Amino acid sequence: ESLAGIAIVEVETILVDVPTIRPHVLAMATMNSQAICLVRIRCADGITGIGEATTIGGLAYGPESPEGIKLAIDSYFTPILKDCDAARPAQAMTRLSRHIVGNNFAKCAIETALLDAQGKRCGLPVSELLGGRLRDRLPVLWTLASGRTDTDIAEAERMIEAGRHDAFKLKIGKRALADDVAHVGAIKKALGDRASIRVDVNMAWDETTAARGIAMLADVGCDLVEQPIIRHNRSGMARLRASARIPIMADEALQGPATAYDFASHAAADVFAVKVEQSGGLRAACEVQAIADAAGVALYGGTMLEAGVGTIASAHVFATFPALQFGTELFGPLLLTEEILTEPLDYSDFSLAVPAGPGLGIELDEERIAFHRRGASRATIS
Ligand code: MUC
Ligand code: MG
Repeated sequence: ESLAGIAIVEVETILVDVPTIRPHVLAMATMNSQAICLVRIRCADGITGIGEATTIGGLAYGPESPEGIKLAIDSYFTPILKDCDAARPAQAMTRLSRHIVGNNFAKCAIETALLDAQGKRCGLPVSELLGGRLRDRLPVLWTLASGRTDTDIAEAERMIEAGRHDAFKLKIGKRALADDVAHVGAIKKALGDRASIRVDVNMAWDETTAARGIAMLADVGCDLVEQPIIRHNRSGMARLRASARIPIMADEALQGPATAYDFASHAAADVFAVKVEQSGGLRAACEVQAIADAAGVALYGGTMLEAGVGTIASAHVFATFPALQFGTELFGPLLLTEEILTEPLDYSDFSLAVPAGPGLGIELDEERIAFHRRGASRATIS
């Protein structure tokens, strides 16, 4: 029986808002809830695939927002998908890329749903469709971003005690440099060798501040600095990396294989944070990994603080990576008050289990989706 000629009969997009367990303070936004664009692709063989796109702080992090992603899919992706073969996800993605520039997050949500459906159709997990998994569990760090040093230390102690996380990322760049370094130093001092401490500046520094800041952070025992300066300053990143005593990681700068190649060929980062959404999809993220490995750049599995669907899509991708030197940050579902999945994800032993079932291997909880689903909007202008 040939695996082709299966029509896509419906593409549904819905917006869901799930509160965070505490305010999440980043340089560019403070999050009290996460807005999620869920996608359901219904196929003529009765199979439905699910996908997800999220952003951080609406449009505060990058050029796409959950509302914009929904609009782009409804208006521009769906008409193209109506003529695509559900059983040929790569062909559908190639066709979308021919007609749609950018919109990496929306493309990722669609590819996730297509691969979930294809996996269910073939009885294989998405990681196997991507070439095969090399691991069943992924190390997961936690981000301390309450905005208070003592609260962060108490939170880290609880996480270590519970066996949930032993590596922490601190969000800095919002306060004066000396205050940020004091905050990082105090947390490292309290946790000592029991934890790895890294920071994410989210582009908040200029290059001179970054040069000073990175040296000060190395002195207080910080293990890594993520995206210290603006995304497009590749030569600045290369200069910082060349003089730093600790690894420098690129995040916002990486917008898929072409930027990954550019950064790798200019030695502009020691480590790549691979994000499936920023990369433009699951296969594109695997291409970023291949470029990093070929160039000798270390890898880290990044997150856009996706809920369960996007997090598990990322987990299937990262499970195929031969090396994952800095682990992952796939803790998105743990930052939300609920997972909106029928079965809880397995976070234990400082790691997340990659589901073993067909497709993504997870199911949405329809009742919780209905509860958190955004209503129709109406703006009165007077
Ligand atoms: C980012 O820039 O890495 C990942 C973890 C977190 O707390 O925020 C994100 C985004
Ligand atoms: Mg980052």
